[in-house]
This record gives sequence, C-alpha cells and structure tokens, in this order.
Amino acid sequence: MSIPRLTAGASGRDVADALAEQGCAIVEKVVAPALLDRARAELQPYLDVTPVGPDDFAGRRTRRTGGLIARSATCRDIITHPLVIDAVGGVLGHATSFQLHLTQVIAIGPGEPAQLVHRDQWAFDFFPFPSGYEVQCNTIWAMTDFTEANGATRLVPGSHRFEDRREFQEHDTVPAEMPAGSVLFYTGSLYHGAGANRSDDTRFGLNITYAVSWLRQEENQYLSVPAEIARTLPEPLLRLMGYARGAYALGYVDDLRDPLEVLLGTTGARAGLGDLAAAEERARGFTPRIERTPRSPDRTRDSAG
Ligand SMILES: O=C(O)CCC(=O)C(=O)O
Ligand SMILES: [Fe+2]
Repeated sequence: MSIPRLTAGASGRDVADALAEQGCAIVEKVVAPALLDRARAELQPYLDVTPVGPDDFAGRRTRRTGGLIARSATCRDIITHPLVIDAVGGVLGHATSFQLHLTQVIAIGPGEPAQLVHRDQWAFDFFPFPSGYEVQCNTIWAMTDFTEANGATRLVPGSHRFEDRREFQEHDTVPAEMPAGSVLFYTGSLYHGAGANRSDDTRFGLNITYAVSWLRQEENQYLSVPAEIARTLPEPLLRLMGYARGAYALGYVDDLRDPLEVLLGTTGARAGLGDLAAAEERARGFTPRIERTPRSPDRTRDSAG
C-alpha cells in the first residue's frame, strides 16, 4: 500500500491516471517553496487571527483560514496552476464542468491528535455516489515539509473503491510525506485524514479542492470574495469560482442571464443557459463503474459492508 509519486514533469493525464488507479498521488516539488512562503506572508494577518477549530474533526489545535482568493494574489495562481487544472479536468471530465469547492490553509498545531479518517465527499450529505463516479478532486500543497511527525495527511491508497461509511485506524493509513512545494492529489472518495502533529512546529497545508459544478460549493465564493475584488479577477478564475453556469441551467441570474456578465456589468451577449444537447450527450457517454467493492486487507469492523 503506497502512494504513487510523480516528478514535477508529470502531466495532468499522468496524475489523473494515478488517481484512477490509487485515488491519490503526490507530485514532488511542483513549485518553489518560496512561492508558498509568499502566499503565507500575504495571508499572515489572517492566519494570526484565525481561531482554532470548534470540534474534534476541525481540530481544536488546528486553524483553518479561507477566503484565499480575496486575501492572497499568489494563491490565485496556485489555484489555477495548469498541472492541477489538467489533472482535475481528467478526473472530473465526465461532467459538463467543474468548479472550486474550497480554499483553505490548514495549520495543524503541535499536540493535535490525528483527524478521523473520512471521505471528503461525505460533505455532500453522505450521498452514496457510485464507485468509480468521482465528483471531487482535491489538492493539498505542502507549505512546510510534510512529515509523519508533523501531521502529514494520512491516506488509505486504493480506498476510493472501498465501500462507503468505513472506519479506519491510524495504522491502516500511510503518511503523505513530501517536501515543501509538492502537491498531494486525492479524490473525494479516498479515505484520508490529517495526521497527528507530534512535533514542536505547526504544519501548514494549502487545501484547494474542486468538484463537479452541479454540486453545492463548500466555501461560498460569492460571499468570501467581495464583488469589488471579484471584478478585478481574470475570467477563467471567475468561472472556476462559480461565475458560470454549471451543466445546462445551474446558476443563471433572473431572466436567464449569464452570471459572469451580471458580475462584470456587461450586458446580454451571452445566454445564461448552456447547450442542453451537449450536456445530454456527455451524460450518455459516461457509465459509472458500479463494481463489487474490494475488501481492504485489515478490516477493523465487521459491521461495514
Ligand atoms: O490537513 C490535512 O492534512 C487534511 C485535512 C482534511 O482531510 C480535512 O479537513 O478534510
Ligand atoms: Fe478531508
């Protein structure tokens, strides 16, 4: 059980293939650590005042700072990094489009115990998506080195095919150790959790997640990024944030107006609706793989499955 490791020259296709196989992949040293230091410096005033989490899952010694598009110009570039956009497109390409799900620095403080092992797609009200039908593709950039000791994310490689609602212990997982500047990819179906921080330093991870654009976003981009800032951003980023229709009709404004045009105050050139025939055609071409879910080697509960 190991996490596929790719080098910085990997393509989005390589990453998507590794994700299809194992549900996770690390691409090492994609950006210079200095870039992530710069993002952290831009965010420092917000990191300083972010409270610790309110419960065990969020982490009582963990600070989660969001709204990164509004707060850090460097984060905008990281969110739209071509490798990530290509990889996410490869994983979620069965849908008409995908969009940003959340942006969050996760700062795990010393003494934080390991987080409950979970699937991120449980956020969608625990809907049991069919095995092989991915709705979410996630990244965690190592802003500091990720080590087993400081709380590197822990994963169950291959578990994207396991049955839903499983429970795992720490010893069922492996740590996503990686040097700063590397990025961990994992699907919404992969079992994982933040590791325990047994070191004296805070572990900083930049969690940027993406989901098919017919699901509700976890972080509300329309309110997290004030409209006056949004109006200054490039169109591809705005579309990624959700200023675009999802599928045929999702997200239009009043009289079938295009959300991007409404934001920018341009008028009437684009309809707020998409191409229904194309959406239907795409859906017809995709058959989720609904297969017998493999048993993981060391099942810890006999109630599951
Ligand atoms: O910070 C991490 O390593 C992972 C956190 C996580 O999985 C979550 O909060 O959903
Ligand atoms: Fe998670």
